[in-house]
Amino acid sequence: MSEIQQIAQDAQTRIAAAQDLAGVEALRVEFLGKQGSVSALLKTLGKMSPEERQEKAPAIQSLRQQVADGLAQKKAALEEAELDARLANETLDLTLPAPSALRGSVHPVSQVMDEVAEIFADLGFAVATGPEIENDWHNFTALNMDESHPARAMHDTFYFPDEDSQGRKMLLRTHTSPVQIRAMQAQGAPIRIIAPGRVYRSDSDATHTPMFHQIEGLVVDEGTHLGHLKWTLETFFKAFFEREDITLRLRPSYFPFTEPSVEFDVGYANEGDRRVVGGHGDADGHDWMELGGSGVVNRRVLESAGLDADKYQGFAFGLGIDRLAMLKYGMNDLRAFFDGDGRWLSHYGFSHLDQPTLSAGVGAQNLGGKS
Ligand code: FA5
Repeated sequence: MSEIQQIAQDAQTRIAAAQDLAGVEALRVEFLGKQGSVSALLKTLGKMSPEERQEKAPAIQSLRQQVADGLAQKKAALEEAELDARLANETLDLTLPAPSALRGSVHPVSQVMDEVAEIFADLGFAVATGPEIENDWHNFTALNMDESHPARAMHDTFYFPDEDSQGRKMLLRTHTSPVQIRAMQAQGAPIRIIAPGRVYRSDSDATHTPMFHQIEGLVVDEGTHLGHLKWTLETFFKAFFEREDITLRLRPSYFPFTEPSVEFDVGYANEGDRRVVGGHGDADGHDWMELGGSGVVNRRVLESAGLDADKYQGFAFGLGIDRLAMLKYGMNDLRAFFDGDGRWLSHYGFSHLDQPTLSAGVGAQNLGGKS
């Protein structure tokens, strides 16, 4: 038997016996690869005399074709068998009954974040994000709180033992305000963003948890002033609570990164064990919930982020999302938000089909409220 016939026969038997795609590939390399036996035969053609080549070439070429075809057929057959097996495995029994209750729910924090984003998107704000593991320059220094600033102590910061490559202390961000700096550095001005996310402070009681959520807002443009801030907050709260008679109380405050600074509260009435927003916060049976801080961006902050503070002014605010959720959807204890208790989630959670839209109303019904 000639060498060509021997290789042909060997290839045929072994291709037929291949069990899987990896086996076929190994055979391809063995016969047709650079160091393969068929390739070696093809290489001998170059050294032959023209007459000899004319005689031998057709047989060698046909061997190559035969092996290649055999491999392709086997590969197709194996792929088809694999698909059949997968399809047989993945069959869906459509006669199974639908589950009697909805499994899983959207956490109120996620729901409220979506609602807030929907309202601000309508006002022309884009969403920006920043890291939860921050350095102290973005979290403090660039926000006009240098190393010795007493406000740093008020933040009950969780620090990491290590510093970053530039020698900056690393920490869990204590607020979403560092995203202001990152967004201004990246986009310059004018800018109009919100930045939702997790923040961390060593703090815990019924209205404070060590991890909570804030949403930052920042507008920088020429001629921006405190009036724009007040209008924005009022417009937001009316849309969020879906009523016109909300009462917003602005109190003078202090934040190193805004000047002047304003804290804002929303008035609510206690009806049974539920808080109902609206009406006047100073009347009997009425109270105020502090929802956030805000103010006109301090020019030193604009300068830290590389903006021309003579040309641009801005306002910023930081809202506590968890407290917004408590006030709108009637929870009393913030700590229960993060216990992961299935009963709480099925009562206060939302259907994933309840997407907030301005046209249909940004509010939704708790799953517990539906049953
Ligand atoms: C700040 O964090 C400022 N960065 C807000 C700000 C942004 C001011 C932009 C000016 C300009 P403050 O520490 O007050 O401020 O927190 C803001 C809101 O977060 C509070 O009003 C409250 O609603 C919420 N909050 C604060 N601490 C907690 C906590 N431990 N648990 C839950 N919510 C909290």
